[in-house]
Amino acid sequence: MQAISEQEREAQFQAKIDRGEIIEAKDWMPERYRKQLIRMMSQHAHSEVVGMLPEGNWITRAPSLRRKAVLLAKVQDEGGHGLYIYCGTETLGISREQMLDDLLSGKAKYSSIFNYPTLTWADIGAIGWLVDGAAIINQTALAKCSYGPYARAMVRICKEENFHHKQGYEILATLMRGTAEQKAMAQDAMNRWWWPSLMMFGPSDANSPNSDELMRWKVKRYSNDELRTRFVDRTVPQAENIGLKVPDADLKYNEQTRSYEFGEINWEEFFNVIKGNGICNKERLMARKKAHAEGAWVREAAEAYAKKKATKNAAA
Ligand code: BYC
Repeated sequence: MQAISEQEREAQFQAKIDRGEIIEAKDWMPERYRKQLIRMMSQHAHSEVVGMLPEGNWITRAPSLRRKAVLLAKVQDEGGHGLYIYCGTETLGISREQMLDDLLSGKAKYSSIFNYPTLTWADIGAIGWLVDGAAIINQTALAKCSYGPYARAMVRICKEENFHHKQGYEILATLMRGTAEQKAMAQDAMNRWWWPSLMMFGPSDANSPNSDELMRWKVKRYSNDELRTRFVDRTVPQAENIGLKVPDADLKYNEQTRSYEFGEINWEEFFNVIKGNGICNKERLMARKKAHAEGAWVREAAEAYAKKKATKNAAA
């Protein structure tokens, strides 16, 4: 039988994607598809883990035992999400160690949103409602992506993110029923988190170098701008419902498109943050490096245990 060329293989792969078939870890895939998925999935996993830091900052200061228990569970969920996605990424042939090295050396990115500080308790509400809300919009689309292990991880993660979203909204709704100071605190959090949440969806379509390829491979099912608009459409009525003002003087509803038009995003700020110059970039990486160094003994103990077990099994 005649061997098929690389080009024919790629055409067959594309045809498979076009038919809506799912790619599994053992299936042939173009090297570039593998690389793009590793980039995107590892960035996603890192975001979940780094995302534990701004919220973790408030566990000891949560205003009640109930709020503390809920926040603890949420932060723990985010760690779990990181683990599912790291496992999913490992199916593409990269080791966990390599991914972590890339995060700690600054080579791999994580979501821009986690480079902003959590200054008040209302920020915890804003993260749950806005940040998890944005993540749900993005991840519901990724749950239909062409790579099976990623899509399946997203299904479970989205279920958990829905709880996170509701708890964040409930925090803000409670503050908005409170004193003038509590209302002001909620509005201040809204003012600081709104625009960075819109930036989570990535650069505008015209400036998104990876989108065309990822959409052709059905890794991304919608463009950055499409998902961003979907988020605005869903979130503005929720803000109005509890009396929060969206900090955008240009926001207006277009009756014809049945969608919101919104003001210009500060792209300079976005690119500055992803280059490593945001308010908390250095602090976040330092915290991850410290946690990694302090966890060395756990990794060593786990490895020693696994080796001992393997030797015992081999001898049996
Ligand atoms: N932040 O060509 P583009 C969570 C980079 S965590 C940083 O549009 P792509 C949660 C991009 O990587 C949820 N960098 O890229 C956890 C690229 O640079 P490189 C996190 C960004 O991949 C704890 C360059 O800009 N979710 O929910 O087509 C507590 C050009 O962009 C960002 C995910 O990670 C950004 N925001 O599209 C609470 C979702 N945006 O890599 C909540 C998975 C862009 O070429 N990822 N860049 O050097 C995605 O869906 C896509 O990768 C993106 C970007 C939409 C983010």
